[in-house]
Amino acid sequence: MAEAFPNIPKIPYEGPKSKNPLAFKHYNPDEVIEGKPMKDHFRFSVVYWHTFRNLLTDPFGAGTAIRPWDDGSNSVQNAQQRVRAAFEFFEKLGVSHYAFHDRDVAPEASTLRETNRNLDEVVKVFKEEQQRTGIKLLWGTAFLVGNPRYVHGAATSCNADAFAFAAAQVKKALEVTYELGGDGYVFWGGREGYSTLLNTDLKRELDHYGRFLRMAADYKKKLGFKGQFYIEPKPKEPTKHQYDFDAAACLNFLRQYDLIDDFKLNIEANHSTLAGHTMHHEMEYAAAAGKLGSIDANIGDPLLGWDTDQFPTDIYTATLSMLSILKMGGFVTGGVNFDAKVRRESFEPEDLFHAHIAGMDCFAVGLKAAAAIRADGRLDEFINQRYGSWSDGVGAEIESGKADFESLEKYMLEKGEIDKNSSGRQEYLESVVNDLIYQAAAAK
Ligand code: XUL
Ligand code: CO
Repeated sequence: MAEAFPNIPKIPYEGPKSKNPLAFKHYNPDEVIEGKPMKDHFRFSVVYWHTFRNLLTDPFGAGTAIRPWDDGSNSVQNAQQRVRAAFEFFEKLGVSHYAFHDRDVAPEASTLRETNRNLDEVVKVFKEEQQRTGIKLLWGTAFLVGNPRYVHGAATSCNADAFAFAAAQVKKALEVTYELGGDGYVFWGGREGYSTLLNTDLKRELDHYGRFLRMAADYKKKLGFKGQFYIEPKPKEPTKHQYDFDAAACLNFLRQYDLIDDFKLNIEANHSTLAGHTMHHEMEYAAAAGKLGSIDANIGDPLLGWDTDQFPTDIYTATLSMLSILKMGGFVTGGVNFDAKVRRESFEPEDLFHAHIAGMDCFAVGLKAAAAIRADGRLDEFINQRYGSWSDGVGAEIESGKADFESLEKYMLEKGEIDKNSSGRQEYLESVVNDLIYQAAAAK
């Protein structure tokens, strides 16, 4: 096959002074930060669905994307050709990982049997390309959203047959992910939720979802697949209210259905803001439960209330995300996954490179800034001091479980009033973070 991106060379690192649009200014894969090369901190992943299947349609207009390697047909051969184009892109960009849904990579046929056969034919090419390049699958997943059979949901449908079909689909997607040596598998419940409670048995649907994930975890063991299972929280879109609303709702659900040991969370920046949180909040909330597994780095637009899936160019969010990742000791099976699409106006193949370069450079500055924040120590020191009252005296007694309401009443009756509160110094701390970001962005 002819090259898909003939005019684009392997993207080099040229440093912050470079004006070459097809070069990294900050992402220097082998540069060591906190004892580890940048590339291993990120385990960057490109998504198949947006980058190789999204023709940039919107609800008001046709797709605009120019994709010369794609003949526009729904054939298996075209799907296989796309895999070669995708791996050329991954290689030239220099990412270590990719992610896909079953239906992104191979055409759905009129029967499940035939659809599975199509998938197997395309997976053969994935296997070859993985072997040729050493590029790995970060996670696989099943698309339980687009087909009309899932109109009422998949695992939470009122139609038991939809549950059964989804089970068959996830079984196959797990097998394929296992075959390709995937590091993980994601469950994102796009239609696992409801549009109106007037027609919904919420408790029954939640029980069904719990049962579905239990079956998946059991089948994973049977298969011998050692990859990490993740739930990806999202509050809404396409469904008005999704059960996997945010990290807190997911953790509660996993505990309630006794699934907590089988899952971690894949936290997405755009989903976090849709839930009324920041990415930092969601990551810290998941990490506090030991459940921060992986991230989808795409961000939203503050003026638009939906999942715009934009490339992460917000250095502040990238810095705080990398701070959470460094704090938890780095990714194990997870990575920074670009679940992002270029704008409808950015329709040329080259835009796919610009978009990913922008995201990777942004995360590189974020990593440098996060490492600088940790080395600088002012933030940690401030937090330690702020909680100083818990290190001894009554604070230590409460934390160790020695105190109770009676002892605390006695303590306060004797003391009369609490020790003076001191300032939270938010603006000062924001200026410390900003200064370190400026320095990281300017550093060579
Ligand atoms: C949808 C979304 C999904 C998941 C994988 O908003 O983020 O693409 O990442 O199914
Ligand atoms: Co996502």
